[in-house]
Amino acid sequence: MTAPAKTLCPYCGVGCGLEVLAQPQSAASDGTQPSLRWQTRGDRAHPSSQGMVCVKGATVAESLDCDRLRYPMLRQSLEAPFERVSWELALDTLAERIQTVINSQGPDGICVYGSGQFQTEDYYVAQKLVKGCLGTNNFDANSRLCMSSAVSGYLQSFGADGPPCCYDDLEITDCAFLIGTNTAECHPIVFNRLRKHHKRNPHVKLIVVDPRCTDTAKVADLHLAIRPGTDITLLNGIGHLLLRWGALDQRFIDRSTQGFQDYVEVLRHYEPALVAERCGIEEVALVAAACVWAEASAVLSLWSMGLNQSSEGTAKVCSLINVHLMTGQVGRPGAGPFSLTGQPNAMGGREAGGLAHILPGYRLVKHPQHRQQVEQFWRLPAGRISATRGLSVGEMMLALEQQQVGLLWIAATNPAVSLPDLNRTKAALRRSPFTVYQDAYYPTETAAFAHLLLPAAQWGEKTGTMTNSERTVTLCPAFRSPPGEARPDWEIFAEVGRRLGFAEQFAFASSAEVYQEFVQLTQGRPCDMSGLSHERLAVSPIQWPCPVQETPATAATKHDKRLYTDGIFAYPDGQARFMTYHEKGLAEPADAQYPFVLTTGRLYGHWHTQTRTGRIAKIQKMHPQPFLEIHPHDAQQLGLQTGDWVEVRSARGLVRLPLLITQNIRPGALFVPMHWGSLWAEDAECNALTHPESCPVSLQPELKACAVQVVAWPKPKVQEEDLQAEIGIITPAAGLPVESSRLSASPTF
Ligand SMILES: Nc1nc2c(c(=O)[nH]1)N[C@H]1C(S)=C(S)[C@@H](COP(=O)(O)OP(=O)(O)OC[C@H]3O[C@@H](n4cnc5c(=O)[nH]c(N)nc54)[C@H](O)[C@@H]3O)O[C@H]1N2
Ligand SMILES: Nc1nc2c(c(=O)[nH]1)N[C@H]1C(S)=C(S)[C@@H](COP(=O)(O)OP(=O)(O)OC[C@H]3O[C@@H](n4cnc5c(=O)[nH]c(N)nc54)[C@H](O)[C@@H]3O)O[C@H]1N2
Ligand code: SF4
Ligand SMILES: [Mo]
Repeated sequence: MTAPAKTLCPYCGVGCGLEVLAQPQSAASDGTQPSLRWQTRGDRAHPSSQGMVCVKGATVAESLDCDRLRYPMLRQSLEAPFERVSWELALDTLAERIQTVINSQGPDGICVYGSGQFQTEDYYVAQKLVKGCLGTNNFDANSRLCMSSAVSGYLQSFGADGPPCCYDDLEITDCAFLIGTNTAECHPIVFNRLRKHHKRNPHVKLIVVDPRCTDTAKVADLHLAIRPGTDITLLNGIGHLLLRWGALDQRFIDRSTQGFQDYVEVLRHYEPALVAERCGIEEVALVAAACVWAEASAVLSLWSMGLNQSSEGTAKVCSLINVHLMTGQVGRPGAGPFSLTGQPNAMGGREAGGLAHILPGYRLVKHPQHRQQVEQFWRLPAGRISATRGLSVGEMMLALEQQQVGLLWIAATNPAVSLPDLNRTKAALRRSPFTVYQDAYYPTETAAFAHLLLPAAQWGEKTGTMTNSERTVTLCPAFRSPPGEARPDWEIFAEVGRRLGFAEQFAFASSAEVYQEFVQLTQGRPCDMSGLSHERLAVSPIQWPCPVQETPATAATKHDKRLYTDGIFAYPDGQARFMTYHEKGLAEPADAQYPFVLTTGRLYGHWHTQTRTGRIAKIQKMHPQPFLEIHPHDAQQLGLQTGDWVEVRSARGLVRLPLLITQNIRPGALFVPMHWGSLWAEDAECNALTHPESCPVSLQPELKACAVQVVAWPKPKVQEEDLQAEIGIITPAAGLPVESSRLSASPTF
């Protein structure tokens, strides 16, 4: 056995260190692969995870050789079969198509949709190609569905993006305030660190705000099961009580913030009785939560999609940050607002400028100087980078409907499952004159909408970097060859760039060279990583900021693992802002016709659209099939029992699911996991129900709430095995979800 390769888990934004071991096998599985089996285990030397991993990290290697896309495939229309083509032909076809669209429609006819599962090098080369060389800002990523409200919240409150905290804070804090995050299932190793600290220290309080009693909420000292969408009211209600009690850090407010008087005006409206009533909680619970805030010397907030995925996502994030600002709970050990990043490299995407409104180095498209700096660095003519913000992914779908898109290029995401209002989304995807889909697996649901498939090398088959939620950058080296002719994403973007005449801009010989160039562009920026290189990261993961002046020796004595420790924020005047908002409420509240609010989210074992986890037997067994969570009271009113099948309908579509009757959800609210697209179950796509209404600032859609009705549905006697054989995929055995399967979904470490 050779020495283990050290890398990062390619799933969630906790960013656990993994060691990968090769185990020779006796026979090759399909004659084309080297006969090696890979096994992962936690890397004890990794600073973020200290040797721990969850079931996803522990099993990831099992999916490496299943159903991979190996060769470029082309077809003339969506009805025609795919035919294998050479890379030469595939890349020439793509470059010619791009040129034709630019000549006939201009560069804004091109839309590229990427992913927080890119490595930073992939992201960077894509930005250089799309925003620099082609001259359109139409590059968006699935982070739009995920972290964009956190990005805009940090930007509004602090003047720059970037989570200010670090994981050590999990073991220092007196109060962990978890709002809109099911940390136990979705960020298990962060939760594990926090939980150990909580267990060992009786004075440490854990508060969870979530309409569902999740595995996270079950171990909380206080669970506030608020009505979906009432976070701003709750947060302003806590602020109101803190103000009333004088539990403020007046010195911090005076020195480091602006806008406190406006905030005070807003808070006046949030009397406890009113807040409790609107949020659907007991007034004593609200007061208890505020008391913990008032008494704790360090409060650490963790949040995720329950805040971000909202039609007022930015307002929710700013309302949370306001409570930290009024109490001076930021820039200190154990304190601060800490967004838990969803994907493994959504952070790197932000650093590299991977959304339609940003540029590399935490720069903004709308900022003339930022555009100029990047153009000069890329040796492009002045004015090449468009001053217009690019289309968000939601806007790309609208542009497809209006036939304004000449070419759509999708990579490392599966929008035919993960975008809202899926029936309309699929219809829009069908209108694309030419869609390129660059993925590691085949089939996926989105492949059905593509003309050209490009096989991507994935985790372990390409070398690059990823940044986790605490700003720690880890090098992820290739430890095996890609299957067939699959290639790293950055290489594919660079090849297309060269074919379009930008030989000088894409003369990279390796991903280390790409990284070297990228980090220079961060110099002097809030996310300064100019001191990083693949060479340095090969020794150990490093947290940014890490300016070029910082040597390994100075880094070892660095104390500031946190941002804003000096109370100076990223606005030019150094002051943070109280950005004040009243709650507007859900974009689509329940009504007489659609009386339930449906929320959607994740289960411990599965990852998103199951491209990997659906192909891993242990995880399939853990979560055999989709279901609808409903409160016993609601089920009784409808005359339904656990295991009965129901049809859930919104104004846009329907799903058919078996019921899981549970006290873990509020009456009036329902929950469906997001993991089952059309390849994995019939009529179980939760996004058939969701709507695309988005936060006006972050453009992030409200995936956490839509109005639905529920009716009994007699399950027809379809032979499940026949269906499975037809789609050629191992799907879960028929069987009803029972409470025990939820219990077995609890993290084991
Ligand atoms: N196992 C697993 N882990 C994952 C992923 C995965 O697919 N599987 N994906 C990763 C990614 S990309 C992401 S973005 C994260 C997501 O991580 P989380 O955000 O923790 O996960 P979700 O299940 O989407 O939603 C979190 C919670 O928000 C609650 N919620 C719904 N509406 C509201 C509301 O109005 N207010 C409040 N306060 N809460 C609400 C839901 O009940 C749910 O429990 O997970 C990451 N980790
Ligand atoms: N209703 C509802 N919808 C949601 C959410 C929700 O909570 N509720 N959450 C939203 C959020 S937060 C997210 S992040 C999205 C996630 O949604 P998606 O991004 O659609 O989900 P994934 O299944 O992770 O898709 C990633 C794809 O990238 C491929 N891949 C993996 N590695 C590589 C690589 O290195 N290169 C290339 N080219 N391909 C690769 C995988 O095979 C897979 O097909 O879903 C969003 N949609
Ligand atoms: S917690 Fe996240 S990063 Fe860590 S092993 Fe699990 S999925 Fe991977
Ligand atoms: Mo996400």
